[in-house]
Amino acid sequence: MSSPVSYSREGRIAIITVDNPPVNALALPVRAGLASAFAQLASDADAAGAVLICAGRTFIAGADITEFDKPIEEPWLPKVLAQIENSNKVVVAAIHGTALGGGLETAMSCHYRVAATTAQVGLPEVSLGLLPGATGTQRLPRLIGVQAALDAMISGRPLSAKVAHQKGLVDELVEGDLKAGAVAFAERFIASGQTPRKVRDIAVDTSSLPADFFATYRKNIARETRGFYAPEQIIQCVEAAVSLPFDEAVAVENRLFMGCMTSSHSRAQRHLFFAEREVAKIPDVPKDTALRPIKQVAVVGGGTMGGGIAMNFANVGIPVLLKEISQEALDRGMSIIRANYEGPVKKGKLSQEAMDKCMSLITPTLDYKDLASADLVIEAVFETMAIKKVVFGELDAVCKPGAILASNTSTLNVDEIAACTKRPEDVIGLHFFAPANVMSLLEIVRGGKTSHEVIATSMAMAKTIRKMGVLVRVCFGFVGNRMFFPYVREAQRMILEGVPAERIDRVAFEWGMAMGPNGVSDLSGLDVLDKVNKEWKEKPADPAYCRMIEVLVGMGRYGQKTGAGIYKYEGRNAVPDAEVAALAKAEATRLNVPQIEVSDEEIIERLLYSMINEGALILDEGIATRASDIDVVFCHGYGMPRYRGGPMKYGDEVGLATVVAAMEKYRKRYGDLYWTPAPLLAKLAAAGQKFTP
Ligand code: 3H9
Repeated sequence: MSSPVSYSREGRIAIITVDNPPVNALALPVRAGLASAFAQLASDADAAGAVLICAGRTFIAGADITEFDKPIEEPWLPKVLAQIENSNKVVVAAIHGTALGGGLETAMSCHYRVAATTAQVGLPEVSLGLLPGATGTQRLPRLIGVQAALDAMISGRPLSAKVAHQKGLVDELVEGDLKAGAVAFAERFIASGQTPRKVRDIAVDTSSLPADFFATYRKNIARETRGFYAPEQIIQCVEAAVSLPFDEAVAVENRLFMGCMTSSHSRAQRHLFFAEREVAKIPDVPKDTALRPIKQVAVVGGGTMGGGIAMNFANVGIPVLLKEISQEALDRGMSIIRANYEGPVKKGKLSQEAMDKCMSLITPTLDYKDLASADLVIEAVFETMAIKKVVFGELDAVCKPGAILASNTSTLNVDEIAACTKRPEDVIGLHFFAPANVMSLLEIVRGGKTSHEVIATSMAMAKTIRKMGVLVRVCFGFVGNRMFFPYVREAQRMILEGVPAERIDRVAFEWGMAMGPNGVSDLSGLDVLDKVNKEWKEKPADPAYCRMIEVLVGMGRYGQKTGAGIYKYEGRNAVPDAEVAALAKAEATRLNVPQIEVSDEEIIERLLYSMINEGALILDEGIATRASDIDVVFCHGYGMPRYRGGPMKYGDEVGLATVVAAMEKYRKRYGDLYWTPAPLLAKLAAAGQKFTP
């Protein structure tokens, strides 16, 4: 098999080219190829220097992530990079596309770096639960300083070539032919008679670091990195860079990298990396399915949801019509949108000019006829089937042939909505998550008759508006809400059993959820949850089911919006309410629900395993395409931490047999209704298998 790394010469400059599509990842053959190419450079008497360049769309985009689940195979990257750096002939990296992770580490082991002006460089390992483990934590602080290096590695955000040049990470920007620019750089260097500079020999500049620099840094990032393992490991590597000689600090980096690589966090985050790419692949919809152009969008309903949806399109330059039934509602809708834009403008995150441009793209209207030119119409009215049917009847009458008619329903039957039009093949569910202009998830609900074109266009549209589109099929609550219901159900049941609501939330928060189930219920609105329960035809025949929601709604306690729900609110601060605990006790007595001791472990098991079991049913029924799609839904739409990888991945990590054993324990206590393992879960557990192999 030919090597993905080739060696040639232009005059006295060796050209070492990596060609390993799609992103030139540093898989074993690339590492071996680099080792042998640099050995050839050393022995090539006619070569005075070298350019390391890549074929295809990008410079090396990092280590091959698929290899981290397998035993390490030599030559391991740090060894290859030491070989490159130790070359006594000058080596120049020529960067285009994205030099990421091990790719940038490779470039930093070269003596100099030139880059195309469009290139980007970065160390995004943290997003995979890793640290830059091929000397990146040691070289970056030497090149751009401790603070800037930490910022780059903790955020994982890439730098543009221009910024990298300003910071000294890139030595020269090349406007035209990159290879020619790199060769010219190498020639000039050789002509200067200097000795190649090794990054390892540059001293880390600590002159401007205050004594408490690392302690302050830790404090400053504590909130955004809560629960994640890798950020602290990265800081420790940089502390080593500051205090130890290069080789000793590299040994620290190597040890901490191994700790990250074998952590459940990194497994979960790597799982999501691939899940987020897999989710775009729809088995029965061919890749080359024709897409319909989306140049004009309309949103019906200018409430908080409709307004948020409209903003997504305006943000990417697509004009949107916002339809309401009265001038008053329309004015209110437009003013909410304006306020949503003004927030970031005040904070300096958005320019006034950009805001004005977005606002100018949103046109209010009261007339359905104006929607005739829209390519995509998204209905975002009240969550009641009768109202939705009226709206779709109107849309069917006015919209042009080929327009996509979408509903933002969060639970209702898309097929039933489609059936009231003469074009069910053009109807689809587009379930945005609140706040719609912020949350990255978009559940795309295909009806029984939705055409491939409409599905493919909706998936592409999600990408255009920078959402994570997940295709699901019709069932009550689709994937996200259907799995969220058992989670709320268990939280509710525990409140009846005498577990304080705040304790349930604290345990869920410490497990990693952005917010516990009771806080979320109050935020979403108990009235909304109650209404959903009432509309649910197959609601469990259990008088205790979400009973406290019913009781509280009956008292006008709808949650945050009324200042009281499961909690009392002081501003937005949730305060535990003894009245709710007393009410729960009284209800429990009435319903014969015993008061029990529940451990923290049981809280997690009941919240998570009930969800995982529902996920298995969803897979059995073909509602979701794959388990990893479900994980994407929960990490993008429900505040599940990426280091858990989603509910199904969590089940895989715990072990499905363990999940089933716990379910059997609860089945004995509560009966079959909620705790009978789904056939798929039982089958996988018995076979010692996982949802995602
Ligand atoms: C690292 O480097 C550790 C070191 O510090 C230490 C080592 C000792 N490996 O995203 P796309 C696949 S950790 C394997 O759709 P784009 C991807 O799955 C690594 N596969 O393209 C997809 O496959 P498929 C640090 C990879 O143009 C295909 O390539 N580096 C890798 O939208 C196309 O990917 C990173 O974290 C990989 N490293 O974006 C960078 N990368 O077609 C990770 C991609 O079968 N990569 N694939 O679905 C990226 O951020 C983006 O892929 C990139 C291109 C921006 C490069």
